Amino acid sequence: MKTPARTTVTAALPYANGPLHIGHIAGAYLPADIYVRNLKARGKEVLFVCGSDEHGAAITLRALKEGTTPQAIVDKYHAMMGKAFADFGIEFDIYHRTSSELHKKTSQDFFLQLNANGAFTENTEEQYYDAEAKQFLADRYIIGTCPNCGNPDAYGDQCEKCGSALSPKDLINPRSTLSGSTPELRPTKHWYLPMERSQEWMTEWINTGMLDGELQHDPAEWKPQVLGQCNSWLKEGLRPRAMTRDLDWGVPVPLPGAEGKALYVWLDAPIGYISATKQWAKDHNTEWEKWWKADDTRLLHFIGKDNIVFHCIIFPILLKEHGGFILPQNVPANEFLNLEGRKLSTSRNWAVWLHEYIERWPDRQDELRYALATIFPEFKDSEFTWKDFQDKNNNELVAIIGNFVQRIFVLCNKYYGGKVPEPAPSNAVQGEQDTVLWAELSGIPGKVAADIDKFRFRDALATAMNAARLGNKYLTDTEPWKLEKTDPDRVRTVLFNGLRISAALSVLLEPFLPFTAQKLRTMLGLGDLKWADALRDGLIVPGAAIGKPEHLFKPITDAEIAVEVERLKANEPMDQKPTAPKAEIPSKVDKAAIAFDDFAKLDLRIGTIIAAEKVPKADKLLKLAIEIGEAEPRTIVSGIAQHFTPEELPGQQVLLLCNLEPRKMRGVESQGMVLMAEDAEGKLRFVQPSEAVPAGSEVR
Ligand code: B3M
Ligand code: ZN
Repeated sequence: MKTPARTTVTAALPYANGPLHIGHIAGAYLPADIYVRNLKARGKEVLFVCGSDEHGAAITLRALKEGTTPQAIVDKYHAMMGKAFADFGIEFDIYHRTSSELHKKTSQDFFLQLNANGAFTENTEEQYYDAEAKQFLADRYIIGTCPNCGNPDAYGDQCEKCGSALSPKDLINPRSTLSGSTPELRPTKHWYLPMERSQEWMTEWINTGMLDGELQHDPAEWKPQVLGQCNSWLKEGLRPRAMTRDLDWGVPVPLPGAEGKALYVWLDAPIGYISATKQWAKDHNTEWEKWWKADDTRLLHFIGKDNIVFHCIIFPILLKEHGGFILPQNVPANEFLNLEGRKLSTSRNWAVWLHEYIERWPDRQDELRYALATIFPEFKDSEFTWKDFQDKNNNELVAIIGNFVQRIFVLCNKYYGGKVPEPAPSNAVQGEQDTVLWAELSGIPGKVAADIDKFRFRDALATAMNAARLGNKYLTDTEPWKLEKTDPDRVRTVLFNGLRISAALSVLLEPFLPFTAQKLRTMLGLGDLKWADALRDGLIVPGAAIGKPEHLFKPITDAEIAVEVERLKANEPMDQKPTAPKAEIPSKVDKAAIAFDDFAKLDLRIGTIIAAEKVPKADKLLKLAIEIGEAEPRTIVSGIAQHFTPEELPGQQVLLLCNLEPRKMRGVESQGMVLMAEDAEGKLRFVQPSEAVPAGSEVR
């Protein structure tokens, strides 16, 4: 493996269809920012690119909803997100946008090169079409039941619930998100990426790190959940995926005969990282290629878990098929952040919006950065609560860092008129306590950096905080405020050391708390510092002026927190409030009304499960035999394998839709659908009669 000469860091391009919330921040942007700040402090060459993802159904559907144009939507949210990032101290080298001309050209050229390389197959295929809306339905234009987990609102490209990537034809009960109607199939031509051709090298690259006979990355450094998702995809077998869409919003397909077709948003979006780099290079009069093509460049994608396959499998295939590009060396995806016991949800307004936080808590960016960094969902989902935010602020930021710095500055101002004292022995090590202090401190910068390198930001932050803890302990052990009369030499040494620890904190905490680090440096009279300065001799100079004691952090009161909790709860749907304040919000009843005749078409019955078994090679599916009083029990394939073991099912009565068109799943024909209720934790529960009824009883 080459020693990297530079690092290209990308953070997922957020869709410009809504504001950013803390889930986005904890998922990708804050970890990436911490990572980049640390590398930069260590003097490494690094480029941090991001921008708005302005194409795709996420945008057009939002425009429909807000009754405006896609352009107006992306303009509004691009500006809003760019400002929120900047206000929050997420310091991209460039925040670009995929609606730019440069991006259009870059992605069209990329497409044409792929086409010239024979990377596509052209196929005319039947696709779902909404005759009412006069539009083909792909991606988010179509929803239906996920064949893997039974989520009734899975999108045509992805189930957000179980994370699996889907095609519209995988959906059970597909319906148009435009009109709600059941779509029909019509032929249309598209350019497909035959990913199955890459099955072999991809499997090897992901699992061994070998690429074209060279070790490109160490898979042991990849997060287990990232490898897991990739491998479950690979196990299913890579399949052709359409890279074009019938859409007028997007980058037009630059080929004759492709009028009205646009590049698939997941083709154009990751190329957005490249066009952002180009724009940055243009702005800085420098070259862009080395950031994407030099084999001593380390490419890293920071993303949330729902973007894993796109960054680990599809984009690398595209880069390799195009040729000339390096592949990512790691994709440190985070899991999801929950909020007060529930999934964050944009549509349900169950979120802490970044721009609103910044408005309501001006100059308190670091408080949120800190609280989030201590709970990053690095390996599993985690949860933000306002109470925890308050606790972290009061018990850690105020009590540990703030308290330490405050005491040092108060004493230095009191005893030395705001000047750095001269330590007794010039090296500031006077005895046992000092020796121990320096021995413990000396390991910290290296350990923080090593943890950041491994994307273990929570550990890194805890270690950096230990420097402040050591400082507090040092003060408690030495009690300089008691010694000024009897041992002023000792007091000068202790406070000199205290100032050195404060300076070290301004370095060690900078990636996490950049605003505080800056304040601290100003108080210490220091300018820009590098990582290597953390414990450097001579940084703090006796006789130099320091600032007045300032509170770096303020305690947060219960009343302030109550306001936030109230605001959030105000968004809670009425039907959830009295009984289950922490329960998952059910989907809103927002489907169009249907005529009684339509309802009467449903044949709903209570059946009794008589046998259940796993469907081979499908970890979410069970094959059920359900008795409904017909000659043969019905065979039903149901996405419930993660909720029930086959053993616990026989004997259970279930609600069954019997006249659903039969459908093949994993080679098994399903003759109906089991209907279940979902509880607060997302667990499935049977819908059963209050007392057992004969199998086949009608439900009306
Ligand atoms: N816009 C999905 C998302 O915001 C998508 C990421 C693109 S990264 C190239 O979650
Ligand atoms: Zn699913």
